[in-house]
Amino acid sequence: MNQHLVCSSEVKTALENGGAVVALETTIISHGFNYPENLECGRECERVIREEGAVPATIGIVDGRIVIGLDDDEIRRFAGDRSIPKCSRRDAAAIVAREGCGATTVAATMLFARMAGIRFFATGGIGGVHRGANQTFDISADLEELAQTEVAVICAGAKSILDIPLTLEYLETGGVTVLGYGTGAFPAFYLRDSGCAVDYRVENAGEAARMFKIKEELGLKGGVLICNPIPLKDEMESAFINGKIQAALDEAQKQGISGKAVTPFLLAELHKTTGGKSVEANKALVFNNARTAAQIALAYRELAGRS
Ligand code: PSU
Ligand code: MN
Repeated sequence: MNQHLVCSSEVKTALENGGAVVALETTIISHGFNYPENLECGRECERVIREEGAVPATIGIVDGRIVIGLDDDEIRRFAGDRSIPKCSRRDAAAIVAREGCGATTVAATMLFARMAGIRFFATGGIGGVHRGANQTFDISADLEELAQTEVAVICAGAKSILDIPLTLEYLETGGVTVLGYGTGAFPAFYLRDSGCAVDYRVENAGEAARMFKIKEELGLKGGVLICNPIPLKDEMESAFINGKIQAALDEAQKQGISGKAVTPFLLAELHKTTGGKSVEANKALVFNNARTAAQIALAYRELAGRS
């Protein structure tokens, strides 16, 4: 294990026994929801993963240590402190060097999960190519990470705050396999269908696990994106949410929001303008992803012949 990584004993034991472990990120806790919803959400993801029989590993940088499997006190610290910076790949060494804390994004969580030997990671939505990226060059490092780090990310697609067709083009360039979990459509976070198609459709956890295992056997670098649509009962109304997304984008432009502040700003704006409806949808899809990720991790363990 890398000298800067610290694994909880639960995660360490599970990994040593070839157990099913699911990574979780901390940007979603510090910047994706408000307190105390963020705390409840972080805890509920862990509970759902355990309920399925897998082991959760929430990842974050705590006082310069990269922790794989935060304890409840540490999760509370991330939930209660919005000043903990977002940590993507480029921030990792700087935050460790100054012994700071970092809330890991999809990119950094993938990176650290891989270092620890964790193959599966559940989140809400990935970062992607922002609308207007031809001017701003705002393309999430999550996409580059997917192209180079061998972790399967279970998500609900990407929000239409992003340019979804360009995000899919970028994933193709990076050689990232995009799977639809029980769907042929790439999901748009609050909506089950973005109007874009996925490359391949899998019907269950066993099929998803098998695809990931074969990718490993082929020695292909990079991740796999497993797109799990929001449950039907939790899906938002498309005209409603798309209107709010456009208004949030306009507001961000008016206020000159840029760089790493863009995604948290848009999320907070939507939470406000939808009267909390987007928060409910967001929670539902994250829990759904945590459950599916646990099932895929367990299916992988079975395929790998360990029990
Ligand atoms: N998308 C969401 N919710 C989130 C994020 C993305 O729907 O909370 C977070 C994730 O941590 C993701 C990060 O990795 O935002 C992307 O940030 P950026 O666009 O600055 O790369
Ligand atoms: Mn960005």
